[in-house]
Formats: sequence, C-alpha cells, structure tokens
Amino acid sequence: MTAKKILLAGRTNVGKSLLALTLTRFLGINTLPITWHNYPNKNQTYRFNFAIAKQKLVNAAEYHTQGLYDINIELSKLTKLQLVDTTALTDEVHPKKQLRQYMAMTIEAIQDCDCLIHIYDAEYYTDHPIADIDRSLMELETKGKYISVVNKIDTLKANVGVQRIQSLAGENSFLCSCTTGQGIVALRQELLKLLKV
Ligand SMILES: Nc1nc2c(ncn2[C@@H]2O[C@H](COP(=O)(O)OP(=O)(O)OP(=O)(O)O)[C@@H](O)[C@H]2O)c(=O)[nH]1
Ligand SMILES: [Mg+2]
Repeated sequence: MTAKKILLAGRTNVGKSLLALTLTRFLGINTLPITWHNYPNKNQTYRFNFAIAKQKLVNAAEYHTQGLYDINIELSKLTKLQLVDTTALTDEVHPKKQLRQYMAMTIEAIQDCDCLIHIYDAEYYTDHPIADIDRSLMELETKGKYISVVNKIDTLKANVGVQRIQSLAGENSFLCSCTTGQGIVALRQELLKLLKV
C-alpha cells in the first residue's frame, strides 16, 4: 500500500526538521528510517534514534536541511506515512544555485503531497512582517489538505508573533512547541483525521 505523504514546508529555521522528528516520536516511532531524495545519499536509508537524528538534522544555522528526505513510518501493515522534510523557501532569489535547486524540489513536492504542514515561527514574527512565501503557502489552504502550525510558542517573545500570524491566517493554526511538546498531540490528532488513518 502506498504511504500517505505529509510535507513540512516553511521559511528557514522555523523548526520543520524538529517538528518532523517530534511528530514521528509522538506517533510512537523511536527508530527513524530516513531516506534521502538527492545526492550524495540518494535513495539510501539510514536508521537513527531520536537523539542522533536531532543532532544530525536540526540546527540553528539557516538552510541546514539541503534537499529532501522522508521519514518512513509504518503505523500498521496497512497504514504507512511518509513525512517529507524539505529545504526552506524564501521570498528572495537565493544567491546559491544549489539551494535554489533544492527549493525547486520543495515546490515540486508540494504539488504531490497528501497533506501540507505549513510552519510559522512565532518568535521570528514578533519583529518581522509576514513574508510573501508564508502568504503564498497559506493560500494553498483551499486544497483542503493543509494544516498550519505556529511553532516556538515556548519562547519569551512568542505572544506578539502568534497574534500577528493569527491576524493573517485566522485562529485555526495549531500552536506548538517542539521543545516542550505542547500542542503536538492535538496536531497528531488533526493529521490522522485529515488523512483518514
Ligand atoms: N525554543 C524553540 N526552539 C525550537 C523549536 N523548534 C525548533 N527550535 C530550534 O530552532 C532551530 C531550527 O530548527 P530546525 O528544525 O533545524 O529548523 P528548520 O526549519 O528545519 O531549519 P532549516 O532546515 O535550516 O530551514 C533549532 O535550533 C531548533 O532547536 C521550538 O518549538 N522552540
Ligand atoms: Mg531543516
């Protein structure tokens, strides 16, 4: 049976990779089989525990995730999920050609997913106007396979950012913290409901 594809997208450093790992853990999976879409690791699958995966895949540096990879989750013999972590998107034309190619992979993968999780950073949006790329991702909501997540609500400055995002995106976003786990159970429930699994 084909796996349902869940794609995580958003600006850089919003917590896409940590959310992918955290959701996997909240789905009861402790060893994460990760398959890369691009070279040098194309089609190779690695198995990491949560701590090692976090060490390798999560980082405060911008554009840490380069290319796409899947976390392959088998909930049962009949229920498979593929969480796809992506290269961040941005309003600007990025000066690095390789990153532009990876961003194109993200955009192409959005066309082909069963659910898009669009992640905002509440801390960042305390001091910055909403980026065009977030407005564009938000408009994809019309396809009905969309979940919006406001991440980093544990941070000191998050409140202002949450309000700013909600005034644009409405109040249907899931307020989450990948650091504390707040909001992740509700997000998991919505995801499984949307995918009908
Ligand atoms: N305080 C706080 N920090 C978080 C949270 N989620 C992620 N972070 C931190 O934010 C930084 C970026 O996290 P990533 O998961 O690598 O973000 P990303 O969106 O995948 O970033 P790129 O791949 O570089 O685009 C890391 O230092 C994480 O530890 C959160 O809920 N709260
Ligand atoms: Mg990442």
